[in-house]
Amino acid sequence: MSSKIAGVSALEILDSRGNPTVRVRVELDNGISALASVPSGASTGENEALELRDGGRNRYGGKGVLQAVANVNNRIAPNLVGWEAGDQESIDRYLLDLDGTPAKANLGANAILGVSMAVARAAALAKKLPLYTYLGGTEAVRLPVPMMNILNGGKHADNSVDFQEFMIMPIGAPSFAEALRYGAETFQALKQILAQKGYATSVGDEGGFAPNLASNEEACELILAAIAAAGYMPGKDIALALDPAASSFYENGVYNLSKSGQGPKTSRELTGLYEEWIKRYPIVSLEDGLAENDWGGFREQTAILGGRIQIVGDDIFVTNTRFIARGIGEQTTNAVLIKLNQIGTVTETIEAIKLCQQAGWGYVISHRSGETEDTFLADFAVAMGGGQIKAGSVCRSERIAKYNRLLEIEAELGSKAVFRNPLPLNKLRNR
Ligand code: 2PG
Ligand code: MG
Repeated sequence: MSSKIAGVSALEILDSRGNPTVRVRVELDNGISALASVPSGASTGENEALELRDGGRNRYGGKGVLQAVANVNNRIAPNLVGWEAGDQESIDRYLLDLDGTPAKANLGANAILGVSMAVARAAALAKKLPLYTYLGGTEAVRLPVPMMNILNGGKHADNSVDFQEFMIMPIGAPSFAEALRYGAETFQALKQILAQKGYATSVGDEGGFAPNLASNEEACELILAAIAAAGYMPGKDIALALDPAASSFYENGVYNLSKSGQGPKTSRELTGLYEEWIKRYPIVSLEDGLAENDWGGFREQTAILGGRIQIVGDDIFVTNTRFIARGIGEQTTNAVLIKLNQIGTVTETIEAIKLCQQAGWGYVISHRSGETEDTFLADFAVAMGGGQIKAGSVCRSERIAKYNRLLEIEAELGSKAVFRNPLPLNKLRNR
């Protein structure tokens, strides 16, 4: 059956923060149509592909995306009519050429990614395949272990916590559904503990609690208490993962833990602090423990901690093969955070993942702090098979949508579904 693109159109919609973002519809000549919505970050890396916003003051404080929408409707759409939707790579390459800039500054990465994702979804529908099978083949049967961000700080919350994300990772769960249950129960237990202590139980951008705590350490202590209160064993059933998002508190050559009042630290001192934490708490993964330009610091951190935990680079690599290749060469980290909108096409994102696979590095498929109800990410994580997804807390529908889709995929795969700890060394033994 022919599945040629008959039309492409875009709409300005709102994301989970109430900011505009792009939704793209791709229609095929066989009547099939598919939608995709683009997420948006707050703690963005400086080398990310460009998110085109209208600027000015008249609409949405300058955050409108009508220009990106117009680029889809007027510049991309007429050129894609007649293309086979299954030619994802050619279409993505064509979009890169049409844009013609390294940062996708011409058309906007938000315009390009919306098209790229909607094309993939339409092609999967045309082939009558679930998106994860279309993108990953029949061997795509591995469900990711969720990293659930149940306590928010940094740029994602208006509180006293410097580190952006305190995540729980149910590495001991037997299935995705059980992992999600472990996470949800711990989240509810944490709510009770916070309330008992008189802390706020309102949530931050990714659905984690955002209390004003006395220190960054207290966040770990409270989460460990919640894990135990929910009936799980910290480190065995549920481990911790952190994303300090250190670029956001790096100023003039120092790391300034100013929200908590813990003061300035050098790169080496901050790695020393993480090392202490790793001894005290069952942390298995540390993302952006240092700032995006601190290549030397990362390398040192990986040399010191990389044998014990997963060291993940987010802002430093921005899902770009150029930076990931350098990181692999220099042993900068041992894992990469993967975000579709950091690079801007499905094809380039897959290329970034292939580099990680070749190097034996871990990779975590990630949402953004500004999300929509789109569930592309869930299918993408299963398709790419890396065994890890970061999709926020177990609260707020834009986060839950991804988890619910993963429940659906696990049920659909039935006995073929695989779920296992992606950090088997788990490396606790070296502590
Ligand atoms: C991160 C992300 C997602 P943002 O730093 O990893 O959690 O945040 O989308 O704001 O960059
Ligand atoms: Mg990050």
